[in-house]
Amino acid sequence: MKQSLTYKILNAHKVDEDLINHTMRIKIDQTLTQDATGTMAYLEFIGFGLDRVKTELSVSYVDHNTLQNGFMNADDHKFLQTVADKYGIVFSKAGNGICHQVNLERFAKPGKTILGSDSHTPTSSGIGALAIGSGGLDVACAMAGMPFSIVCPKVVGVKLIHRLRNGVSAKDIIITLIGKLTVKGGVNKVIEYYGEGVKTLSVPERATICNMGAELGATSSVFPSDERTREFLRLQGREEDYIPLSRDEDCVYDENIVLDLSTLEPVASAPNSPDNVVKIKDLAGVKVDQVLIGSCTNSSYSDFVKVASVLKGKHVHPDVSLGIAPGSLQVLQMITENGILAVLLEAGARILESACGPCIGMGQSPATDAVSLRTFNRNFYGRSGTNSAKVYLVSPEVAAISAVKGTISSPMDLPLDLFSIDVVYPKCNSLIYYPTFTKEVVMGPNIKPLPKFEPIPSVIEARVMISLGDNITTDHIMPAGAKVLPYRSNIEKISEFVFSNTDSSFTERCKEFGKGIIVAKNNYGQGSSREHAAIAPRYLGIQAVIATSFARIHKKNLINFGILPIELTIDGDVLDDLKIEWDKDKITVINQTKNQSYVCKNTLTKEEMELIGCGGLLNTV
Ligand code: MIC
Ligand code: SF4
Repeated sequence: MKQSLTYKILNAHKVDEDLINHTMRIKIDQTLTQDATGTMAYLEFIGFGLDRVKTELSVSYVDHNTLQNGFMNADDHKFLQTVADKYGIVFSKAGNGICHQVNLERFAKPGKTILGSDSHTPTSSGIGALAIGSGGLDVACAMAGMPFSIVCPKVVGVKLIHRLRNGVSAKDIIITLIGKLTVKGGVNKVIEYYGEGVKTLSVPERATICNMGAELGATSSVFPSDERTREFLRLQGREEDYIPLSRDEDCVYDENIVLDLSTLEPVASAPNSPDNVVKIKDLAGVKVDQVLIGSCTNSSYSDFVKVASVLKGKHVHPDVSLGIAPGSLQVLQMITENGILAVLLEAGARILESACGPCIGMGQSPATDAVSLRTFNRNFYGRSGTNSAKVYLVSPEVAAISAVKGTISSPMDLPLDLFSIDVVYPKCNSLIYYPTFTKEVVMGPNIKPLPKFEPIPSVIEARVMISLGDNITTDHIMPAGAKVLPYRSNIEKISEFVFSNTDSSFTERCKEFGKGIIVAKNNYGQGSSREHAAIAPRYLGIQAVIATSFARIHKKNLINFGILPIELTIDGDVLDDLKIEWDKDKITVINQTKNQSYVCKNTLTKEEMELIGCGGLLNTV
């Protein structure tokens, strides 16, 4: 049978398949973690009692919590470095760049499976790998050599034809697609790109597209490995990692989309959701206060070539603050060596560290009511650190020309490739550490052991602690930003911030009642992979979440930490008394306050039921 590229890679890694529940377990070749999710993942891994990781390659990055305001983040970095050394993990120190950018440059290989404790791990799929984001505990298990279980994904074939016009970029391809499919359109699907338009896109451009596949809720995205891939690997000095990979001609996809690249135009994701897509020409004239260029979506060398082409000989508008964060040390070295950095600085740019920085609310919060144009991938409410700010997600070209004009502007008439891309790609190892197996793990006072959870009862009687609508993000549940992120290794402390931007009395209510239930609508838990959005509510006594539907990673995180996810639409207000009776076949929810009852099929697999029955995956392992 003709196979999609997705299933070629999946089948080559399949350990077993559950035909009844449509799930499969796959072998994971490589893992990645970052510091904001990594400390938990490594605490979990250490708990398994192994002496080293069992993967082909595991890399630990420090890129999120680099603002060292107090000892906590620096302690985490030290913990991560010593764990890496002891257990055989490659360590990428703060300053080396954003995990996904560095992973693409240095480590990802065509045909490999990569599991990362960050939702944008699929960035590495741009090289022809199958890279998947998940919670830290799943990554810990993969590092211990256990297979990773997924719902057998549906494959969406996206045929790319023709080529992009000047001023239209890879970012516009993916934002256009998100506009068509919405932020829940990709759940339990892999988005597979093919067609003659593929070869017009470089590996970093493909990576931009795969990166924002996360905003579709997709399990992953995938591009073939072709001559452009070989060229990228050659420039990176690792052509030996190249293997050609593509789908079988005429394979059948579950869904089909054709995108004529020559008809696309510059677009933006308007506040506050990536699927709120608007054409740049319809935003023309909107006054801009801040422009930020960077993040794992758009911080590669070619992105800065385009930005510098726009900014050369011009100056940033006096009312605009332009910040740039090169995605990696390599990109920073390249733009320094060939004069691009000088062009940017002369135009009035502020240079930021090669890290996630403002994308995760670590500095650069916009002014009250400000309009901020970012080349990033998420513009969820409050994520920038300023609740009233209006964040638009755009391409680097749109960002650059808008910074000059001071209003949202189109780059379609500009010359955009003034700098030769054929430069040397430095392979500087000054911030990469290979394990020496000589260090002992150092654990600062803010790093607290994981709390132990008892299994939830088979009849749950508790009150609704919060009642929510559609598309609640993990940024709503467990906000990030400079104030909260330092507590990622301290569940007791971080739990004080659960829903703090949405309902500041949530934690007090949970403490008062000791246990509770969350009620929501569609796509609950979209966005980040942070398992803290499950662990911290669990710590506060949440036993079940009842939602119309869930985002993939978050649903898995809930199960991993012993919270019952129930796929059901109910009418439940805060403090309504609920009674939930659940067994392997069905779940009955009785709203005792409103005198209503609901019954649904239990859609959890046998394996998931066992996990919940044990109080979570950690107890099971
Ligand atoms: C994000 O973009 O939201 C993050 C921060 O990278 C998260 C991980 C985290 O919360 O630590 C993600 O995407 O998974
Ligand atoms: Fe970092 Fe932002 Fe990418 Fe998340 S989305 S990994 S915070 S740059």
